[in-house]
Amino acid sequence: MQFRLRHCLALTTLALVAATAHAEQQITLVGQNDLRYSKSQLTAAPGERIRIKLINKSHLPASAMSHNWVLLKHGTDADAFDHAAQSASGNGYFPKSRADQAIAHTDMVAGGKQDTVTFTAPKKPGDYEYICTFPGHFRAGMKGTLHVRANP
Ligand SMILES: [Cu+2]
Repeated sequence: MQFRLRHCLALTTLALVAATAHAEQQITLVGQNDLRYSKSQLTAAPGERIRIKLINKSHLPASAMSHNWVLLKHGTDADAFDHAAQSASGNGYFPKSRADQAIAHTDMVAGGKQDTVTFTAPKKPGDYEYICTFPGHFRAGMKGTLHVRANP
């Protein structure tokens, strides 16, 4: 009897883990030499788990064509954030002093490499901007919007 109960609990746990994994939205973004993300519009439900995989398919050297993905909190001045990032080359162009203005971010990714970040979408519906903070990329248009919608 004891064994059966434990077995049953184990199965229930497995089912819950499977359900949780399924609830995660997986998104792949590609960056190349055109200073654009492969997707500039993303949609999520409030509080949804999201897994972003950023792949850099450039063949240029890391110092010439790296990319990251930084999702900014609502109301963040993207220009000011990007400006601060330019002084953070030692930290992959991610400004530690403004870390509280980012919801999530990947590492800076060199050509042929990738990085993944998992996070929870904001509970508050709205439009959240994401940018690449490698020098010059955001200003050239390497950005997009995550639309958080209650009924996507
Ligand atoms: Cu970039």
